[in-house]
Amino acid sequence: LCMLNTLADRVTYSFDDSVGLGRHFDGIGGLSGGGATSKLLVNYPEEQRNQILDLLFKPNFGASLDILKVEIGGDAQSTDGTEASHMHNSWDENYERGYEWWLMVEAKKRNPDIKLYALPWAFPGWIGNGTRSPYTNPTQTAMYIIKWIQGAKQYYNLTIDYIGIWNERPYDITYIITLRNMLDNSGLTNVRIVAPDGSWSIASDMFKNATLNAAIDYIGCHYPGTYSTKQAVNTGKQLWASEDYSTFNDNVGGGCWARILNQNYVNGNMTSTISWNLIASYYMNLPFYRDGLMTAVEPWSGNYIIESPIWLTAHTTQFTSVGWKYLRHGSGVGKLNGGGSYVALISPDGKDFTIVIETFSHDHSICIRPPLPKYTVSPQQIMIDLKGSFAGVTQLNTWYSKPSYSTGVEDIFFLKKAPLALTNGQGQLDIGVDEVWTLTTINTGVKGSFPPPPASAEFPLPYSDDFESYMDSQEPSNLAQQTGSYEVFNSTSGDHGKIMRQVVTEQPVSWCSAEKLNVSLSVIGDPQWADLYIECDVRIGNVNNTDGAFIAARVTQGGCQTFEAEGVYFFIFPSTNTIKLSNDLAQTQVVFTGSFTGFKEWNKLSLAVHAKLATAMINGEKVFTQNLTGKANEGFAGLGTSSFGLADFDNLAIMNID
Ligand code: 147
Repeated sequence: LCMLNTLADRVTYSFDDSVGLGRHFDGIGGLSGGGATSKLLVNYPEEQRNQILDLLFKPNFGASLDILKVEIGGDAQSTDGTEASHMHNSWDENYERGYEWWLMVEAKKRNPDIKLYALPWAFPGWIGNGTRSPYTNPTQTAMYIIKWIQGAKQYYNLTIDYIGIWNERPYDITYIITLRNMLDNSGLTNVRIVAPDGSWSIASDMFKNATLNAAIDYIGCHYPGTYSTKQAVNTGKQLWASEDYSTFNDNVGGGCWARILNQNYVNGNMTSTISWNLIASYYMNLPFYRDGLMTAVEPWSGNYIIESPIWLTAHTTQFTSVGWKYLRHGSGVGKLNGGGSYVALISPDGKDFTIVIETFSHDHSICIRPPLPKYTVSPQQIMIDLKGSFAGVTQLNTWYSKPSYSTGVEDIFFLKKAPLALTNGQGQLDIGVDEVWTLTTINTGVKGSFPPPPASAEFPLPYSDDFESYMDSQEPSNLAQQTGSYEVFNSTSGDHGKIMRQVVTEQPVSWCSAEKLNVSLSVIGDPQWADLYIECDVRIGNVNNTDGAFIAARVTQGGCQTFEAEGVYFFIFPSTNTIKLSNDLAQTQVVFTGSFTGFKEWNKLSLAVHAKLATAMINGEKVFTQNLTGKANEGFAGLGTSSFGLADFDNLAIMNID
């Protein structure tokens, strides 16, 4: 009797392709940029770097991503740093800057089928034609974007699949149509437009303007909270969560990710979800620390952490491909009665079939945004009932995850269980709370693994960089540019060899609304450094130059709030023989102004910060010892320029003081 009761209590969920199919699956992706989120990945030791790239991109191994989205650098801060533009000026073109080219090449090496999607956050100043908008000259902006797409092909043989408009900033109808026309006229008909990388409301303009509607292939919404709008659905376009997640990557972050991967389709008909970000490879104390699928913030040690989102991604990506189709709502896609959700997808040849079930509870799957309404999830006993093409399947391979939210309980990630046996297409499954189940005809899932990475270690001191080891145009390792853009040049003077140059000469068309400082800053090291010695050779020329430059300690801030960074800043202004000590980057808290008449072409600046004292030297000559009055007790080391404009840096050295 008991047995009968249990059976009677089981809710049956049918999976039936014979009633028709749902939408085309466009894939799960990760976003590098928006901005500088992969900065610290670049100079990892080769062995660990390859492991990380395998965990992200290699099919049947880890996250096995379908889409890599990257930022088109705009020479301006775009969340965790600045990414360099391929055209600092209208006459400039360079396809060797930054690390997104490299990352796309590495992704394609591992998965030639991975889709590439590119989007600008900011633009170099000349794109604005004297304004802060990229739309004053739509042809010019479209050409700038097309050059990037053509550069990808010409220099790296990369085919860009998708192009966006302006991240989370206003779209412009004329620009979108111009971009489409110019892509087509440039032989880039294959490049499809995603718009607007903001909200769904563009749908109403698409109904009003048939040319706009035709230009847009995918509507990309950010942080949709698993819902789209009726109007967006009614456009008939594919709908994407083209940026989502951005949640601290512990097991709650994992729960967020697993829940939205399913429910973005179940609730919102979204056929792609892209994680901001791909990999959290930016310093602690920069904004949104660890909001990536995994964490790699120690290039000096090689230590990295495979976080829960990697395996929760694998539950979908290892058992589907772009081009599969979802089943329909009600016949393979829906909500579970006891809470949670399920989706089912079928391969184009109709031979393979995958079900993904998630049962994340409210408190274990909260994302950064939007707020998540309360709901409950209970353990449930369900019946899987395969119909249509799959009625004759006798077993489904089973992968299982259950992240732990209690101390003393082990995580279970991507565990291959005994197959689920089916009789007449039916099989019983008992599922708990906070679980993911993949039931599939596919048998190739692999939980990829490597020997444990090296142990975590602090940023090593003493540290030095003479910039001789880089190719021209590269961005030096570990120096995380926050405003301005820094790249390696072959010096033309004296015995300096390669040097690092700040290259932004005018205010960019910025992305951060608060970015209003005419200043550049690059930070390095450990946000908890207190007492420190830093020295660097600095040259300020007299063409397109900055008026001053600085080295700094205890720098408190990066990201869009860089303009309010405090710390200990030693400025030089050679053209007026002036030196300054300031407690902030913006020079609103200047504690000392002095005169120095011994400037040469290159000047070795040094700053020693010890408890409440700062001592500065120029070319070996002490220029002041000052009492520190600022609030900043710890922070990064830094260097920069007091305004946009060129300046050169060489022989950076950082040491402990004890
Ligand atoms: C997004 C950006 O597109 C990313 O570059 C990154 O900054 C990410 C961090 O969470 O956020 O921008 C958003 C900023 C604010 C909101 C949504 C997205 N918001 O307040 O709803």
